[in-house]
Amino acid sequence: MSAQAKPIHNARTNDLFHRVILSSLVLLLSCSCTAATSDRQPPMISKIAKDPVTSLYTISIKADQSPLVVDLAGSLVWSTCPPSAAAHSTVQCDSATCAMAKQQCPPRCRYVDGGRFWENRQPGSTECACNVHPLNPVTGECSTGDLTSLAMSTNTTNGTMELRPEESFEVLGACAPSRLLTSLPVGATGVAGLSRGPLSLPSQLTAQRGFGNKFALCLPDFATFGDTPVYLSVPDPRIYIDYTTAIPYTPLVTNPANTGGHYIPVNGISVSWHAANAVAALPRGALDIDVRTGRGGVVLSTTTPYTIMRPDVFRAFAMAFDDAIMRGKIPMTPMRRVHATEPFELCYDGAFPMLKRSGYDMPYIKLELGNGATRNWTLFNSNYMVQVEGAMCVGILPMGPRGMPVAGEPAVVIGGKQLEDNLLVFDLEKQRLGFSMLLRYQLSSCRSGNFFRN
Ligand SMILES: *[C@@H]1O[C@H](CO)[C@@H](O)[C@H](O)[C@H]1NC(C)=O
Ligand SMILES: *[C@@H]1O[C@H](CO)[C@@H](O)[C@H](O)[C@H]1NC(C)=O
Ligand SMILES: CC(=O)N[C@H]1CO[C@H](CO)[C@@H](O)[C@@H]1O
Repeated sequence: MSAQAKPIHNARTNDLFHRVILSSLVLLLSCSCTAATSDRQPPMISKIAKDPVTSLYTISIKADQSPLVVDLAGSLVWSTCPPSAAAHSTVQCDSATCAMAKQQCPPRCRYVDGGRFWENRQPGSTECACNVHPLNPVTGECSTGDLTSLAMSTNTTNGTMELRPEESFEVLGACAPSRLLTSLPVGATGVAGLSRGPLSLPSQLTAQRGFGNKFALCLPDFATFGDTPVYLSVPDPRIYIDYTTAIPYTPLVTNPANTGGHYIPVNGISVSWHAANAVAALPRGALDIDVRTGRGGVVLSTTTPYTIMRPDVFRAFAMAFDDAIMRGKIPMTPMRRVHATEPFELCYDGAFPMLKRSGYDMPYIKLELGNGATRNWTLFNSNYMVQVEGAMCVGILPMGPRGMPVAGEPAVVIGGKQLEDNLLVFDLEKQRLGFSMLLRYQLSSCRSGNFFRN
């Protein structure tokens, strides 16, 4: 799937190359005639918060200041709005926009409104309003609602991550009944989808503002939209560096059955501690995407608090983790597996030595990346370990009967605990993801962003 033809320099490809350049020039010229896309508007920055009850992240980007849940795998923006069709704007059902929105229909979901949506419509009315299917990523429920225009507002930034005045804008989003808010944080009025789909929040902002197809998350504190540096402090808190240029990148992988998903090419998982290294004995091809069905693959989600693994993958990972603990522990020190505390499976008692700068001395979990990633993704201490009464538990769980936060049947969903305290740069122009790994370990943090000084 990833095998790309190497460029062959001969007259024919040169000729083709010229034609491609020419046609893209023509495209550029025709675009610049339609004023809106010609100027590059300043990038935007929004604050994120973590809800202590649900562990979900919310973003303050709506004009009315009510929070929306951040759903990295979500294809739409949706919010509760007045149910009467007269009280909100609608989109023509035969428009190209509507056709695009219809393609974002969740493949399977349980409808909460059972058709009640239609009660507000005049019987026999000829009105043609585009309706779509907003999805609650936590309960797996969806509803039917008009596509409408939602009023938003957020700060812009001038490239040094200083906050600039707020700007108001509108995005297309779905109206949802308040019943769809079940299990979301108190006060939240909907969901902001950040998928690679055309109607996600970043895709719409990119199209409106021409500021580059890029966004960044630094959970649980902020998000940026557009091509902007992200300055975070290095150990000396007076010195800031642009982390987007300092971090490793991995290509993003496209799942043909879930093109909106942010998948990364993980080939293997290993655990190391001191001199011990244990490779998870995964079944052959366990992490691959089946391009025919879309099953498998490793995908990112902000709506599962912990990484979840398909049971066969989890079993192999757990055995490797346990092996690394037993072989890697300092000789003669007590270290034993203890009864797990819900919802965890792998818990240990005993002395994990304290490290001077970043927490405990614990095994490193390495996600081995392929396809030309510049580094492997290593998880360490607070990016996976959770302290509970009397034990330390690994915040990585087998997939259970509860809903799947991402469409399809991925092999691994990397969740909030593993994404927090990391700068993640979604560079969709270059189809790649920048990942800083644990910022605390580098004596930096998402909170060190210089606009938090205000
Ligand atoms: C951005 O704004 C800050 C504060 O207003 C200013 O000090 C800085 O020079 C500006 N940077 C650029 C690149 O315009
Ligand atoms: C990732 O880890 C594997 C196995 O240890 C190694 O062969 C590979 O070179 C590493 N990749 C990078 C980019 O460091
Ligand atoms: C929505 C938002 O985050 N607005 C902020 C913009 O920046 C000013 C400070 O310059 C804050 O006070 C606002 O809260």
